[in-house]
Amino acid sequence: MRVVATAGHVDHGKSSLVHALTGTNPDRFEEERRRGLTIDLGFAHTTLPGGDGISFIDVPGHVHFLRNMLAGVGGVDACMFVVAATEGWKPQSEEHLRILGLVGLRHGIIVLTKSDLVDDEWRELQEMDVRDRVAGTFLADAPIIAVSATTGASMDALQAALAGLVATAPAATDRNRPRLWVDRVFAAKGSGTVVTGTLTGGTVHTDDQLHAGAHPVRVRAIQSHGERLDAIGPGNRVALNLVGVDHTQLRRGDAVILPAQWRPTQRFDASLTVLASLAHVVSRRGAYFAYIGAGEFPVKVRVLGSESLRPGTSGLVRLHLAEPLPLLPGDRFVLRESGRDETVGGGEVLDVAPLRPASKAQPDRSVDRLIEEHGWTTAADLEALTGERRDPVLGQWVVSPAALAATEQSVRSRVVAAGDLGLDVASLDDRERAVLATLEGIGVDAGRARPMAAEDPLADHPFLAALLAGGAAPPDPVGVDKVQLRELVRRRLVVERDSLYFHPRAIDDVARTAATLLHAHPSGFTMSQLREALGNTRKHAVPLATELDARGITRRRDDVRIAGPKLPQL
Ligand SMILES: Nc1nc2c(ncn2[C@@H]2O[C@H](COP(=O)(O)OP(=O)(O)OP(=O)(O)O)[C@@H](O)[C@H]2O)c(=O)[nH]1
Ligand SMILES: [Mg+2]
Repeated sequence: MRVVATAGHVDHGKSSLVHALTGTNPDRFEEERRRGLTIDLGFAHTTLPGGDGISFIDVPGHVHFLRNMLAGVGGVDACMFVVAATEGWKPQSEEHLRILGLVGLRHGIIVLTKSDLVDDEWRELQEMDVRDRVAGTFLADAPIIAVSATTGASMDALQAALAGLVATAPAATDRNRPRLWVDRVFAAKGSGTVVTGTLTGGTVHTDDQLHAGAHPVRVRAIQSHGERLDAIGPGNRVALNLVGVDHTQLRRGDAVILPAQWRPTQRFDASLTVLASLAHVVSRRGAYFAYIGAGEFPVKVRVLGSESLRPGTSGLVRLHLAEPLPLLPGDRFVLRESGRDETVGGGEVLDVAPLRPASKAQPDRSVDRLIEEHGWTTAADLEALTGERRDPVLGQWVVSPAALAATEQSVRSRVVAAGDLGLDVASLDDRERAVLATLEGIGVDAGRARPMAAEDPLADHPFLAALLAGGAAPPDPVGVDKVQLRELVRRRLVVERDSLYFHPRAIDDVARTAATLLHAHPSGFTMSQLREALGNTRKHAVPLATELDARGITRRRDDVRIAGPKLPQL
């Protein structure tokens, strides 16, 4: 089923045409029928002679109700653009055409109505004028069908043109990600809250747990064109009977979504094309409304990269919303200034979670740019933010090469810094732990990560074995290459203290010796007691005690060493 919106100037015969095609008067309200004027959206559907189903959203043409028109054209595939042959092109013919272009419509047909009221010559004149007016727009090559809703003349040609439209306009895409912008809310007798809208992006099933606006809801029943269904796909007019929310809590413009798939945002970056007909620039001054989906939302506008945008130009903007909306790159919006009550332009959502400050932002729809800016995202977040699925690089993460390299480097240096004691893996966050598992030359044992000695070419250095054998009284580095010695110290394979060199494990042993001594002498041990326990001389005992102090294992108080915060447990 295709959804087609009408468009065109007030009183040009849009509703009459829908009525003639479907048998349903789309003007629902008594006031509309009394005044012969569409105020709010109307809905009707029919099956074309060839068998194609078609739904119409009939919009008002009067400029006072433009916001309702905007609500109607948010989710449609195509339009039936109506111009009365009697009056020809009028201001809202122009404005509606611009708006349809801004919301990204690509398909439509043009209907010249009321042709029973004009002669052939006049009709041909109007046809030529309309053809001129749509030149350079998405309707440039659209068929123009002259009809009369009153006499029924050429209605068969119109049906054929609509069948052609259904055949050429691409079917609504199914991204497995349903979203329904609510265009009507009401309480149905006995069944509670009902919302209607044009479903896009995916399928909704009964019993789905969804969000309507900010409210968790369950789908009790689905209807499309009066028919009850268990599920319905994108591109259809849909009525959902919802449990969990009162109809007074919802309004036009709310979205119905699967919450896990979206990251509602109050701030997004977008392109903006300013209408050439605008008489002034667009800047942050002014009160704006953005029309997105079926809704009207107050926004603050910040032009990116300059102060303002001139009429007829395109640029980048950051929009701030008063409430979060589930948006996706590629969503279209129309911008109007509320003070002057004029359509300013429109554009496309580019980034729903901009990270960079407005002064530095350069948004586009590139997923790679987003990965670059975020550094780390989960595949699920990335899909929610862009609609695109990327394979995770690591665990659940999608990571930019730069962010990955930076984390690799920082984890590696933390492990190396922790030395023989090892780095407590619990001190790493999820991302760092995922990176740790991929690092070559680092092993994890009993929850601690250490450089794997065998992987280090210097780990076999003979001086290390000599230091280890020497324990608390190691040999001096006689004959050891100076550069290599410095490298051994830099890699923490050797501990340097007061120009003496120790094996890291010797320091650990001395720490345990200190703990034993303090167990026996809780008020502190002297240097000679330490020397005695270690079986070495002042030459080594003094720098070892200094090293223990530096590590917080002991503390010096007058002539004795007392326990420090890092003293090992016995
Ligand atoms: N003679 C003639 N009158 C028509 C035709 N189509 C519509 N009308 C008349 O034109 C008037 C306006 O028609 P509508 O269908 O209400 O126009 P509309 O475009 O829906 O108007 P809005 O929704 O208010 O913008 C009505 O009085 C219709 O009877 C037609 O083909 N021939
Ligand atoms: Mg109407």
